[in-house]
Amino acid sequence: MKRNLLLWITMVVSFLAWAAAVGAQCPEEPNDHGICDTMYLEVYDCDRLFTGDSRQVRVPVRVTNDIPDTVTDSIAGMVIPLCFTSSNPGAQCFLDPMNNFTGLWHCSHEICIFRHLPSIDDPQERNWMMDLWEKLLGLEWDTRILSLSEGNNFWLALVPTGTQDQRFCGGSGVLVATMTFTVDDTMTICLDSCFWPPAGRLAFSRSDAVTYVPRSNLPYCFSMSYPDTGDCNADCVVDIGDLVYLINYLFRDGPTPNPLQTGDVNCDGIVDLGDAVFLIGYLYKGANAPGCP
Ligand SMILES: [Ca+2]
Ligand SMILES: [Ca+2]
Ligand SMILES: [Ca+2]
Repeated sequence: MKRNLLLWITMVVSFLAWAAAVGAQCPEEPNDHGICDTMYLEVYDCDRLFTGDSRQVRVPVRVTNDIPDTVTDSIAGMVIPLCFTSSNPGAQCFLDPMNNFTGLWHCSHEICIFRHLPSIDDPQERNWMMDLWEKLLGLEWDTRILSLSEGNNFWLALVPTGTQDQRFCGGSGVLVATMTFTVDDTMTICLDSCFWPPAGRLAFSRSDAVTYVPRSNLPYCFSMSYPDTGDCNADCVVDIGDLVYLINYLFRDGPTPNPLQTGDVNCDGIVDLGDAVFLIGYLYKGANAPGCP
């Protein structure tokens, strides 16, 4: 009898251990069931090219969430506190309220953090918050708190408090928000998670009110730099489009390469026909690639 009981207990304990291992695939966060939920930042390569006197660079905030249990594992709230540093403190780099509205009625413009985001890969990447708004069903997470008032700190809190608000059921790399920095020189910008008063931290909340810390790709750094020599139209590739752009500039009053030095393909200090010839040599005759030492 005793032996049977011992066997039974052993089997139950083994089963519980197996169930726990299956349910928790995110070892550092037991409250995050299934695979590790993730928040990550990502700047498109071409978006970080500095091509003007003053410009905006967009930093999409993405969330990956799985839902092994649709009741407990849908996300009922997100708190995203970030701070940033710049390698060029003498130059402007900030998140201005004018380009980071949370009001969804502004989101058809480039000034909203919840907007569809045109990119090279996808002419109009869908924003999850904006999609909810466009359904006109009130499913837009009524509580949206954005603070930009703490200098180099930024925090965003999202909670579905409206009667029709639905939970974030997730997907892979879903676009949730887009921070827009105003930058006026080349520099490296680094973002990291940080505390905000009184004691907030990067956290997601499950539908059963249990909070957990998602994985993230923080700290995340990117460089604002000039386009490569030869990339006259600043689209991140050197191809026939640049040759056309350069010829238009030289002979048809087309727009100036921005910055001008991207048009100095042969690196002799001036932008002229010699650069178009150099570009033709590279594109069609296997000659050297543009690139000044
Ligand atoms: Ca998960
Ligand atoms: Ca180009
Ligand atoms: Ca030249």
